Amino acid sequence: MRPVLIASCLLLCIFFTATSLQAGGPLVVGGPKFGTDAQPFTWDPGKMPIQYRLDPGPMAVNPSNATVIDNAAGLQRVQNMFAVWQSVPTATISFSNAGPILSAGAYVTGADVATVPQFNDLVGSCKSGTQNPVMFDANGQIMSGLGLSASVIGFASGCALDSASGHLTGALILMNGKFQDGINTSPNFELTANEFDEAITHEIGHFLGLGHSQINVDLVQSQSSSCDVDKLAGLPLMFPVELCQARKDAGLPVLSPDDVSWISSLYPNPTFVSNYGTISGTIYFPDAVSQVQGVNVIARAVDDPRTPQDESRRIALSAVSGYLFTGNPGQSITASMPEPNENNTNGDPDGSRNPKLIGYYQVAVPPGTYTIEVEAVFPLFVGGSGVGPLSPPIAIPGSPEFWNKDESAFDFPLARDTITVSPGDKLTGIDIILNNPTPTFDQFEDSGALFGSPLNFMLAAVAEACA
Ligand SMILES: [Ca+2]
Ligand SMILES: [Ca+2]
Ligand SMILES: [Ca+2]
Ligand SMILES: [Ca+2]
Ligand SMILES: [Zn+2]
Repeated sequence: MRPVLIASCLLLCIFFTATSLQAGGPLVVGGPKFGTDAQPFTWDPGKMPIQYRLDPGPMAVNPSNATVIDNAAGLQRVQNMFAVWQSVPTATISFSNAGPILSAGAYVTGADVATVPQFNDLVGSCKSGTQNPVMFDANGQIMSGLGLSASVIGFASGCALDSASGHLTGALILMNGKFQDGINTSPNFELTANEFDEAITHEIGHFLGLGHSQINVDLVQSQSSSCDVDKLAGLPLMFPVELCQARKDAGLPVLSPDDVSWISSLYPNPTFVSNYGTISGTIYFPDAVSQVQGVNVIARAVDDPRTPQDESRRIALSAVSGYLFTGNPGQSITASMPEPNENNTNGDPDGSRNPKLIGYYQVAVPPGTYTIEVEAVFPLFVGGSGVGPLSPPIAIPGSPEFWNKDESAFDFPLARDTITVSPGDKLTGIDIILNNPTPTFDQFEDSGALFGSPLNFMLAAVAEACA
């Protein structure tokens, strides 16, 4: 039996106080007084390697407290998980094991991290920037003590950031060894080693400042543990929930093209620009003026008919519109309440207030030929499983559609043109105007709402012809 949920980012909401989460690319984006406006928070590339410290206890024990995965094997696996991100050739990231976790409060160095008080004191030392603890909750007692669901495989949490420089400065990881204890009787779930390691590698993506991505979302409905390999290849490791067989077991690299692109965008090394081009644009409401924040934009490679693989499912890269803009701009009308918690005049500190970015997206893609499409973020992706700046996500104000050269609010959703990208290209203005029976962004707006769309006239004409 395998659970679906990775409740990965939930503690970020606690530790990065007054900071909501951005995702669909970066996890935290700078605002006017927070880091650098419209720039994702990352670890300082000038201060690599990122030093982590490891729990000296076992990775997994069974209910009779017998060790199932010892510390040495756990250390090896953790190093391999960090190496997945470190080995992205177009990114500058490195990690080093600085040794065992240092003492903090109830926790004494050398001991197995196994209790909530120890965990809480280590969170404190992470928040103060002393260390980045990587902890094995060998029997799941810390997870359950924190009140987390038995379906949480592990989580990463940011603990500290430098709001002047825009850098992440502290993070931690906790892994639930109960998924590796050899017992598979609900509510004690079990994963294969590859599935477990991929879930924790996802958490390391958050540790590095990555949010969630949505591609091949139809796999959510299939609920299969043996997914179509083309779709699995394009499914981001940073998808909000863990689905399908382990990527490794399907012969796939642990990172999808979307993961590799985003980590390289956040931590580019000099080879990034010669291996990628960018596609950018703005998503508009049917009025073609107002920008739409919070819809998912996907660039898909055009299938190569000479190969048996479906490249359109495999090579796909995404961004959420308005991902650099705040999800909560605040407002001054009803915000100044007597209750301090109700005062939301200025909104969240994170995310830009540049109005040009409300509906803006940008994706970095390997050289090739692509279509661009827009869709809603899956409605159940909220909170710690959120994708993009809005939680809950909005329904798409229109229908899902492809970009075509003559974008309008009245084009056919499946009409599409292709875009060919060479290394270093920066293709801009790939804008999509959503289609909607009501041509303005708000049904209560007056201008234009009385005019039917050409499509409606056409349908009316067809209906008359058939009558
Ligand atoms: Ca432990
Ligand atoms: Ca188990
Ligand atoms: Ca093909
Ligand atoms: Ca359109
Ligand atoms: Zn996650």
